[in-house]
Amino acid sequence: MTKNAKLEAWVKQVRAMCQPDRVRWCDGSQAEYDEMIHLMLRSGTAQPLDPRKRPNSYLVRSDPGDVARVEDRTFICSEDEQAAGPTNNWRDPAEMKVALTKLFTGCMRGRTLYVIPFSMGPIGSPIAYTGVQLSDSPYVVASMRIMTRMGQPVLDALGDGDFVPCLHSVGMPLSPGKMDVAWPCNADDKYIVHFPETREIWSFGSGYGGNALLGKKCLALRIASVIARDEGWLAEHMLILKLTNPSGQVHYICGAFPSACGKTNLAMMRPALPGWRVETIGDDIAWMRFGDDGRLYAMNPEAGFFGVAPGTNETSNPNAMATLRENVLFTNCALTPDGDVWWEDMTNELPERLTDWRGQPWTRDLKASAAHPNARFTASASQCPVMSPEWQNPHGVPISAILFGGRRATVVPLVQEARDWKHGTFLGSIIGSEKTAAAAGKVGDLRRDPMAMLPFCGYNMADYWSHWLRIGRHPGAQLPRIYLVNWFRKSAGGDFLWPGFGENVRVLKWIFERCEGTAKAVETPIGRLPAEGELEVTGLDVSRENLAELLHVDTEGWLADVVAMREYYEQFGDRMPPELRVELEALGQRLSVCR
Ligand code: GTP
Ligand code: SPV
Ligand code: MN
Repeated sequence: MTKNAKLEAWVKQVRAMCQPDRVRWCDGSQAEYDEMIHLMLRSGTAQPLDPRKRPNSYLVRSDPGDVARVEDRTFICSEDEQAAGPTNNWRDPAEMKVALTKLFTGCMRGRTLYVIPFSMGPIGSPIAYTGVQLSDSPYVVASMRIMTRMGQPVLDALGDGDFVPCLHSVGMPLSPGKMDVAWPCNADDKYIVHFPETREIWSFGSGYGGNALLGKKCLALRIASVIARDEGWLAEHMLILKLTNPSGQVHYICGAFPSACGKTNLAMMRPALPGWRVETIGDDIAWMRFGDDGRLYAMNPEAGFFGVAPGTNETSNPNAMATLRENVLFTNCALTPDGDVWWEDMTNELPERLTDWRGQPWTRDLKASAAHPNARFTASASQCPVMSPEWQNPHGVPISAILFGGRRATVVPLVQEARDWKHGTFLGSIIGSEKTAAAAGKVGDLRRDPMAMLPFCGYNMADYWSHWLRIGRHPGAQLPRIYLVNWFRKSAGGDFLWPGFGENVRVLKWIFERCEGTAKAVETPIGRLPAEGELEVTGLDVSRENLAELLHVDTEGWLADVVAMREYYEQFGDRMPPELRVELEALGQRLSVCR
């Protein structure tokens, strides 16, 4: 319970508006989690997996219309439209409140309103933020208990302090006596709305992932990015890993990759090079602040993984597989006849028969995938065998290098180093990626996704770049080095040129040794590439030609990118930081000389 006056008043007000049958304050206990599971089993939302195969684990099937983040229904409602910028959907906050109030009125009839206090970051940490989510979904309660530090201890630490109010409803009231559906949601109206000035979140109509677990993208990225701008820190869509070399030296690395582009895999990697060790600090979000020593310290505000299931297997990510042995919520995976989950590429051999993610019989000869491409697992970070003990450090870990990446079948080489922070900010601003299933829309199209923050930046992207440049001017800053990486180059035949996964440590090794000052680089028009022989290739199964292709500067391809970027920058008008335009034109000039 709480004596927080703002919280009590808000719950009262929401109760009057949403008209739930009852209100339940969540304490975060195991008993409460079990009760949520029980409710989901009873309503058909979840089904148990065979406890001999996957103890204490459940499969949830969402509505087929509610399977990913809905970016076209995501809004940044700042007072001034320009503050949201051209890459965000904007609505006037007052008008949006009116529209939402209409939708939320009576929307929880027949349901329970759960009060879910949560902390992003270790409870009581000076750099953590408290949120309180009000939701009518038991799936959200159970998921928030895994993904965040949740429950009574958060209220105890909060006292009468401030919190971010996060209102959520699946948007499907139940009339008296009416049976519920397995996955309630609202097919017609979905709204994922942020009010950056008042630091509020309203989410209506979806129960899935980032649409509904409001601590994650909504608070820890969209709202936090605005707070970070105002307070001089960074809230980023980045993994955090600890890399130890064979002699025991350590560097911490952050990496921004768009959704479904490899953060979880890199953060949990089992390195292919003997003696090297990767430990996980975080797999999706990093909050970075300057320490007294001028270094940037990164903290993972989450407490669990909401990870992409397809592609995860004993070879690609054995540590994820170990994390998933028990106590897991699986969503939109396929079901095996013996009561376990399955997804594409989980096993070498295709199962003969399955129940697919929609609950339909599936056989091998069918072309359709059995799991949804955005099928996910929800598991506690504490279950990951390579979790670094420092993941709970309330101050974070000092970052030596930042990676930017994405899926680029062409043009972008395996790795390149930025000359300095400004050049690195420029490289981050131009990253693009072929679209994945993590968001609704057509998969495969190339889109610009600056710093992997396109769907997550709570304000004008050009102002965000200015903020990055400002961070670079912090007095006494000992800034991380910045790299562009690309694991996804393809041959003309469509095969990946680079084996990826555990082999990515070869790239991390070069970066580590750059940080130590022991590895050599060559200057090229696009940045610094590994000098001849500097990328460790012992034991690597990649042909000389493919390796050359991976480290080749594609002058024409880059020049085409320069033209595309010039156009992309155009939309930001005079909010565009001039430094980035200067970088872009300088790149164009250097490339033209090589033509
Ligand atoms: P979000 O949770 O959406 O933010 O995604 P993420 O960035 O954590 O991506 P994740 O690590 O879950 O990877 C998504 C997909 O990319 C999975 O199917 C992986 O198997 C695949 N993938 C990850 N790393 C590599 C790699 O190095 N090479 C190749 N070819 N595929 C990879
Ligand atoms: C992403 O899409 O980047 C995710 C999954 O991490 S979600 O939580 O649904 O946003
Ligand atoms: Mn993500």
